[in-house]
Amino acid sequence: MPSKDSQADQAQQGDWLTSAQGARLVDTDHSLKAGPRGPVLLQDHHLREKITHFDHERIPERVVHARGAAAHGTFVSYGTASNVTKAEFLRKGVETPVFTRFSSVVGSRGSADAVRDTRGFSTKFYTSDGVFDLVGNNIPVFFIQDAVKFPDVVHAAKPQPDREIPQAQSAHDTFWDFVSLHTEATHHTMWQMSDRGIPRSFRTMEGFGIHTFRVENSDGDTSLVKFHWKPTAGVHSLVWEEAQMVNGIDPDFHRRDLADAIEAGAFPEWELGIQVFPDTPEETFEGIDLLDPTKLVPEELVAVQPIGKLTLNRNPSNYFAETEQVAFHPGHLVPGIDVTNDPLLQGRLFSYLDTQISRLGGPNFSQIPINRPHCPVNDLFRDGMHQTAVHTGVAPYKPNTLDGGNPFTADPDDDHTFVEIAQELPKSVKERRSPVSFDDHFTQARMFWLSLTPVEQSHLVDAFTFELGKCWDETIRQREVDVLAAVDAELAQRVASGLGLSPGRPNTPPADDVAASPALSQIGEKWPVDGRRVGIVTGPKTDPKHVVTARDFLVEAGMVPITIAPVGGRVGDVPVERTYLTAASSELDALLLLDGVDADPVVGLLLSEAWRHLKFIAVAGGADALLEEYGVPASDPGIFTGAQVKSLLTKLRTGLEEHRAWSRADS
Ligand code: HDE
Repeated sequence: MPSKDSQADQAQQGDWLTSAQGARLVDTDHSLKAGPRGPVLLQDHHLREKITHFDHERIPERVVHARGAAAHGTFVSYGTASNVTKAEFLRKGVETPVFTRFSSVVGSRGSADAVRDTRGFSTKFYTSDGVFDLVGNNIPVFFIQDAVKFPDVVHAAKPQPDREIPQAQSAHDTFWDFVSLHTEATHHTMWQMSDRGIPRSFRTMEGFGIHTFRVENSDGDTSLVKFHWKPTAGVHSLVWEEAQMVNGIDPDFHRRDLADAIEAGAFPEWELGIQVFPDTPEETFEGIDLLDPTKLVPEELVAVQPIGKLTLNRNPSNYFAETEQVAFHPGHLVPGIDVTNDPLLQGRLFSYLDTQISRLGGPNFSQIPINRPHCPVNDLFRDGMHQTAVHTGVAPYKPNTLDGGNPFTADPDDDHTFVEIAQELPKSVKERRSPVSFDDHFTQARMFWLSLTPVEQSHLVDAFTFELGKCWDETIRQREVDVLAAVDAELAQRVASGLGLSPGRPNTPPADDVAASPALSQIGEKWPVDGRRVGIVTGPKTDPKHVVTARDFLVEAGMVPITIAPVGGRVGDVPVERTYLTAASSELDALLLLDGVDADPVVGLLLSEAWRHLKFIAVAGGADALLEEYGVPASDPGIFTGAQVKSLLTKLRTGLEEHRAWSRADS
């Protein structure tokens, strides 16, 4: 992260327009020509310099996770992890600057935000002992168990190679061809087809390090841990129809939400937590292989212990310099945290360094301001493309006497020195094979299914039915239904009936002794309502006093009122934020319809969409007739009618603690 006042980091200085060499320019609107009608002269250095730079403005986008948004922030440690790790930034009260980037996986850099996909959740901690990157996802398990399969899964998920469609979607033949043949993907696929695949915002996503890491405390004791991010705003997703609408109405939905929240001072927060397991030679816990990244450990078995809080409080000043050029790497570790032999993680340790070299144009990407460690670096690396450091000394090698022996190697017993944790290896042979414990591909997929509430299960069934419905090859559809039959007979039957297929016959019948893990459901808890957006729909005859009452109530409750009126301007003193032309239900969490609203197709659309998407709707005196007119049953759960604006809003606020009127789905 650049220091605010460092001259070297400021690309734009001074008041004059200059050439790249600093010469002041008088004109940048006309090429140098032989007379006003040309021709243009080859001598025009400014023209060539300006256009040459422009021609090279783009860099290769990330192979995966190309579409993303990021923010700066701080991480404050509670100190509760110090019993298991000596990591300095996890000592009590230590505050560490961070940069967090969220991303979708499959789409290209310009793709829409609200697609069905896994989301990346990467945090760079600029600790005093070096950079620590936690490069995780919003889903706790992965598609594959071995890094060597990554090109296969990505090739299958990316747009098909002949026409390069569809963009940013898994709903196509190659994806389902691969995952139906490659059953270790089943658990991850279940998560991606669940509501987790379409988050409401980055602010309401959980994050997971997925792999198991090995940590070491100051006494040299080691433990195995899994990292979790828990959003304080609660976990929340879109519903599918809403997601599809959002992609048309506002393709930058997630990016905008993150930046707007930070700009408004509603800083997104997550607690970092760890599950801690004993570091046994088997590296398993209660029969779960901790090196298998397609498995999770239920929180009911091992609770997530909070160890610190992340607050994102500053938007990047420049997207390219920061968000695009940030380079994460799971091998950026600090003393006290080390990797395990998870074969997926081991492959990542190679990949992330390699990819930056072609993406960022050479080996010096850690000198880019956003990637620079916030502690002294003396690595003896020299030269190379885009070298920006002016190294001094004559002896960039070790050992040396000419530079007085500098730099010196650190004391291995010092807690601030990075030493790989010594690990005894079992007697083994060199072979291309996975452990037998990696063979079970269905038990945890079944646990996930059994852990969802009925409405979440219905969403998952609909998602599978939608995605497979977009596959042209019937053998692929049938094969995936057969895979689902190994997870759960009812699931397979429901998806099959939507596709007009027969419920599959599983090779492996679903296990009957699988316990649910309620923590995997996103429904059932109550969350703060801060930042929830309530549309105040007004009409030509609305009493402005009611608008003021509603706005003040919502602001007081920490929510965001959005005043909607037939045309722009003001209702009384309150500025209109959306007209009937620009209003969209997808950017609202709830609707308040005030008195004096006339029947109008836009009002009808807002009401019917909010109703279908299980949003809370409050209708103040006089406007009730509109519910009937637009087919919204006034007796449905989460629909409130009455004369008093304040009491309606009180009900709305209580409802919003659960995010959506879930019981409407069953009514
Ligand atoms: Fe990545 N992944 N990945 N990945 N990944 C990249 O690195 C890769 C995997 C994840 O915001 C790339 O800098 C391989 C698991 C995130 O900049 C690349 C394998 C998880 C991001 C790469 C995996 C992730 C990436 C592309 C199989 C969750 C975005 C650009 C062994 C724990 C980081 C880049 C950002 C990015 C390779 C598997 C998460 C190509 C080979 C598992 C969040 O290096």
